[in-house]
Amino acid sequence: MSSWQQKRIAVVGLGLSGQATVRFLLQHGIRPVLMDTRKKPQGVNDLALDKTDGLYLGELDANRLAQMDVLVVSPGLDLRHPAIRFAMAQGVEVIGDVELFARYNHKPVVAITGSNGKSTVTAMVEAILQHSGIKAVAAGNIGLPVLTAMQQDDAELFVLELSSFQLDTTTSLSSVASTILNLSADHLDRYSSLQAYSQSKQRVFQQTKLAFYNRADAHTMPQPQGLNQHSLGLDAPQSSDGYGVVERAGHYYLYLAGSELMPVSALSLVGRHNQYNALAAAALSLAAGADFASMRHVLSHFKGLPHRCELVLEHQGIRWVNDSKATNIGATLAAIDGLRSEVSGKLILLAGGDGKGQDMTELASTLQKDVDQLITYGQDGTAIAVMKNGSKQVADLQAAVKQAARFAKAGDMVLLSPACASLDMFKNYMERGERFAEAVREVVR
Ligand code: UMA
Ligand code: ADP
Repeated sequence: MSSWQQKRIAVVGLGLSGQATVRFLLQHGIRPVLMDTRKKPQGVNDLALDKTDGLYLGELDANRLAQMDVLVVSPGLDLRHPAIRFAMAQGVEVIGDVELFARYNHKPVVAITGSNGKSTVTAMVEAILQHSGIKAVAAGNIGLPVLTAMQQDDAELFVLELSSFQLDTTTSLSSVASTILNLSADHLDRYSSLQAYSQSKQRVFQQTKLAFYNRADAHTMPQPQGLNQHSLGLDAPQSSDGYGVVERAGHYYLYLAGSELMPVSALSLVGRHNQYNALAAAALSLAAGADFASMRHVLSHFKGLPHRCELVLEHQGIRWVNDSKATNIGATLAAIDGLRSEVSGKLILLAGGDGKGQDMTELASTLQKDVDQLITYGQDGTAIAVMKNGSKQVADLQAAVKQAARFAKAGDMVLLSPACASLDMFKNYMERGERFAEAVREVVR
C-alpha cells in the first residue's frame, strides 16, 4: 500500500462497501476523501472522519473528482455518471472495493457470478468447504464487504459472490475456480444492451485456474481463449470426466468430474434451478479442495436462504411463499418452473415493482400456461398485468395479499415472486419480503 500513501484517493459512495473501504484505507495510513450523492448516508458518522481528507455529500463535483489519482467507486453508483465519466476522461483511475481486495489478498478465491442463483451457490460452497475442514468465508454481493472479510485472519479461502457492478471495476482478481451460472436480462437500466451486461459478467474469468460455464446458456461460455474449463448442465456429462446428471433405472444422479455424487432426490432444495445450483456448488467446491462426503451432507441438509422460495406459512391448506429475491424475470420464471409441480390447486402469483427496463413480454407464455391467477402492484405492475386475462391490479403489496386471500383455497399456493426490483416501494428486497410475511400473518389471523 506504500505507493498509495502518495496518491489522492477518493471513496465515492459510502454504503456498506464504501465504509469498509474507508476503514481499510485508514488502517493502512491513507487519508481518503469521502463522497456520496446522498445527503445523509447511514452510518457515515461512525467513521473516523477526522482522519480523512474531508466528507462531501450531495451532487458529485466533477472537478473535485478529476483532481484525484484514484476513485474507489461503489457498486450502487452508475459509472456513466457525468462526473465519474469526466474524471475518467482526465485519466483518473476508477476501481471498486473488489479490485482493492484483489490487489492485497493472498488467499485462494472462488468467484461466482450470474443473473440468478449467486447467493444460493455462494452459501452452499461456503458450507461445503467448511464441512470439509477449510475455513471458508463468503463475501461480496451476498452482504459482507470483501474488505471486511479480508480482515478475518483465520480465513483460509474466500467465496465471493460478484455482481456485474462489482466486476465492472475489477481487473486483477485471481481465482482457483469461477463460474457464470446463467445470464438473463437484468440491470438494463445500467447497461446499454444484454451484450454489455454479458461482457461485464465475463470478467469473472479473467485470471481463473478453472472456469465452469452453463452449457445450456451460450452467454456463460468463457470468452478468453485457452482457459481450463468445464461445462455444467442437468443433462448427461459431455465427457468421461464431466459434470451433469445421469439417469439409471428411472433415477437421476448428480455426476461430478466423472464420478457419481448423489441422487437428485436427496437434494434438500426443490426446483430444477436448485439442482443446477447444487451441481455448480459441488463443482466449485471440488476445485477448491472439498470432499464428496461433505458435499452430500451439505446438499441434502441445506435450508435455503431467506426470501428465496421460502415458505412463510401454511394455513388451511394454502401455502404462502416469499420469493422476494426474484428481482428479475429469469428468477421468477425459475421459481414458477420449480414450484408449479408442487402445487395441486391454483398457483396465485404476486408480481410488480421496478422493472429496471426489462422486456416484460418474456413472462407472457409462463403467465398464461403456469399461473392460474395473477395479481400485480407497483410502478411496473400494469406492464405485467396486461399479459394475463383476469389479472387484478392493486395499489400495493398489502392489498395484493388481501386480494390473494380472497381467491385462495386449500391446495393453492400464493407466490410472491415479483420479477422486479423493490426500490419503488421498499428499501430493498429484504424489507419487501418482511412486509409480505407480515401481511400474510395479518390476513390469516
Ligand atoms: N447510492 C447513492 N449514492 C451514492 C452511493 C450509493 O444514491 O453515492 C445508492 C445506490 O444507488 C444504491 C444504494 O445507495 O441504491 C446502495 O449502494 P452502495 O453502492 O452504497 O451499496 P452498498 O451498501 O455498498 O452495498 C453493496 C452492494 N449493493 C449494490 O451493489 C447496490 C450489496 O449488494 C452488497 O451486499 C454490498 O455492497 C457488500 O458487498 C446488494 C445488491 O442489491 C445486495 N446488489 C445488487 C443485486 O444483487 O442485484 C447488484
Ligand atoms: P442471486 O444472488 O443471483 O440474486 P439467489 O440465490 O439469491 O440469486 O436467488 C434469487 C432467486 O433467483 C431465487 O429466489 C429464485 O427465484 C431464482 N433462482 C435461484 N437459482 C436460480 C438458477 N440457477 N436459475 C434461475 N433462477 C434461479
